[in-house]
Amino acid sequence: MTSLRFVFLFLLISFSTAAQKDYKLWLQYNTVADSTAASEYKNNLKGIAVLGNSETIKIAEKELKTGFADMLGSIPEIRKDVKGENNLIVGSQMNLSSEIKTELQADLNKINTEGFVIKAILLKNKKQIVITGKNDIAVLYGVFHFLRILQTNKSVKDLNIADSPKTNIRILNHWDNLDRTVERGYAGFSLWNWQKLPDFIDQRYIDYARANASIGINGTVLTNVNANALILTPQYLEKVEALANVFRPYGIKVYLTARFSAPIEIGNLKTADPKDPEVINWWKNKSAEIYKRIPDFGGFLVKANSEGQPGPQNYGRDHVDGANMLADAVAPFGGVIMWRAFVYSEHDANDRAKQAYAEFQPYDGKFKENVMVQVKNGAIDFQPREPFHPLFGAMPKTPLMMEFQITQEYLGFSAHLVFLPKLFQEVLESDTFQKGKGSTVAKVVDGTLYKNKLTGTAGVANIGNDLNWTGHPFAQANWYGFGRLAWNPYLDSEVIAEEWLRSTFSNNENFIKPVKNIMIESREAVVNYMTPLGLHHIMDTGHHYGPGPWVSNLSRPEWNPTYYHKADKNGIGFDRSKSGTDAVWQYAPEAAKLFDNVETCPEKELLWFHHLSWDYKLKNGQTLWNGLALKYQQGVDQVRKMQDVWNKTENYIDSERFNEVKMLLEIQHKEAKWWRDACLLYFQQFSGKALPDGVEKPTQTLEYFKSLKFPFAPGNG
Ligand code: GCW
Repeated sequence: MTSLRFVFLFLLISFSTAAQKDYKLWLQYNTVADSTAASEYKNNLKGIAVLGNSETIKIAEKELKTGFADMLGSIPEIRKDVKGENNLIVGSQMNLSSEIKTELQADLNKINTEGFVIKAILLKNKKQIVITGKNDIAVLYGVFHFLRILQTNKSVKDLNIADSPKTNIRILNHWDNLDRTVERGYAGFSLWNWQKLPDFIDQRYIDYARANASIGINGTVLTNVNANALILTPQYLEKVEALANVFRPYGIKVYLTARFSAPIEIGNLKTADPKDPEVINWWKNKSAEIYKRIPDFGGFLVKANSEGQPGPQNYGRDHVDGANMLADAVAPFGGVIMWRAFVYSEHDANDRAKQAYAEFQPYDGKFKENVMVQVKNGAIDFQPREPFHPLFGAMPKTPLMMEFQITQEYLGFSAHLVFLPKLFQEVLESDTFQKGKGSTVAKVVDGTLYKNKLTGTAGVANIGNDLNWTGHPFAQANWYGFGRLAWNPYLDSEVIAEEWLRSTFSNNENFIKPVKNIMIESREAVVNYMTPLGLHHIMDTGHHYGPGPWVSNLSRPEWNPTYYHKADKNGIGFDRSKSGTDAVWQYAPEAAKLFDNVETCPEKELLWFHHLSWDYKLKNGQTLWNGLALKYQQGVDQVRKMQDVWNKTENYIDSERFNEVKMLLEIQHKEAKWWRDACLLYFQQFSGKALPDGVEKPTQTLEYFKSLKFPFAPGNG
């Protein structure tokens, strides 16, 4: 009996520690196994001087304690002043002694208000390591960076880092509804428990803020862009205020989505016309009311006149009128308006890819100073691969914010391992040619190309109340990587992958090397088994889960996959060249020429820009049909390889996460085959050709694949 009880207790404890690993994200603070590194840390970090008393500094101190206790087994002596040598000195420049400040002045001059300095210095011949910045939030960023150095077992001896974020607003967009469902959410329900707020502060809110601060995220839009006006009522604002209070010491500002028709819905006005004095006043008063509660409220994110959302066009006004009216309302308080450019018209059947540019580009220079236009990375919609959005670089007088989607709406939900920073990097590195060669998207986003004052990057969150936050253990890497790239859009995704793996799992090279390769290859794998060679938006309709290239019966043409692939007996692909819809024209001439000419168009984007015959010869000599089929097969093979690699990692990590990923890879493999078979069988009806050697026989008939229905697929409202 006793032994049974013991076994039970043991199981309970091991369950909860394993579960904690899933929950702890990249902040595992595993014991430093490398004894050389561990003794170096201990020798160089004998004491910690924590300067300052703010909530933020207390958080930094607590974080250091946790980090040291977990990674090194003991916490150095913590003092409020500097004594002796080999101390870690932590505090903002305001709290540094004049001696240290003088020593670090050159470094402090290099950083911006959110940047930090981490430097090993000699003070009166005594070795010290200083973490500082212009304010306490910057110090907190420095502390997390420092802990990452320990987590990744790097040396602390000659530290000399001065690092600043390259964009001002690094923000998550939660598509969370007030009933806690999450549009395109695949990790459970919304974190925000509106019912229990403001009185009940879930520990999760604090852990969320901590995780975000650790990667430099400094803003969060709590609510769905398909907005509900109720969030702007006092009943809800009180709850928002409670969240803002939790997030503030972590440097995170709260933003909300503004439903354009709110003045009617909750304000009892007859109109929401942005030129109507009563409406203007209503938003002014509403903003004042919000800022009274939340003095550092960030501002509003707006989806207007897009997919049925209300907007200024309902009143014969335009996006500029709408955005500027709201901008005026928040300007006195330092707020910003993030106005989305995700629009496509139901009256223009020509080419959806052209519509956002056509509508927004002419507005360049017309928005108020505190308006940012938020542009999705591609012109259609968060596909596994899209060419960069033509608006990037094309609005020199308007700050453009990047919108990435971290949640995997079109990339296998939270069942597929896809390392998105690889996708993000590809977009950021794309050359817009708008100011000559080298005018990359990154330079538009960080404002250096056109010297914009306001800059930012938004990511549609993949976070929910699942135990592991993101549904898939590896989807945590996408949250992490988004934060890192929002901080610095020039970071290499492979470096990010390695950092994340070391902090999340293990520093063992035998684990790191192969698993990093999986991550790096995973993005190309998903492109191959879903939408190779530039195909796009052929997912099943509504929920976007699984293949649906045959769907052609939806009311709006551009909601149908057949609109995007245009397969017929002559060939496949969307002709956006000069002879087609001429969407290429929206790019700078150098880029336009590149895409327009089928010879120079990158093959990975071939069918995005061109409609080609099934016999068209690819660069490798294969016909388009054979090449396409082989790409689908390659995608499946890549997943199989990922499985092989993963199956050998069992000894390096905890069994819980090992098994989770193993099961998820099995799903991914099954679904990769589903994609391959369904798409090839469907396209084969048009090509009329046999599958080339090397492509496995389909597992089911086309009719079977067409019959699959998923009425309860998650995230679909
Ligand atoms: O990707 C599409 C999604 C919608 C989403 C929309 C948008 C929030 O399918 O669910 O709505 O984009 O970005 O506004």
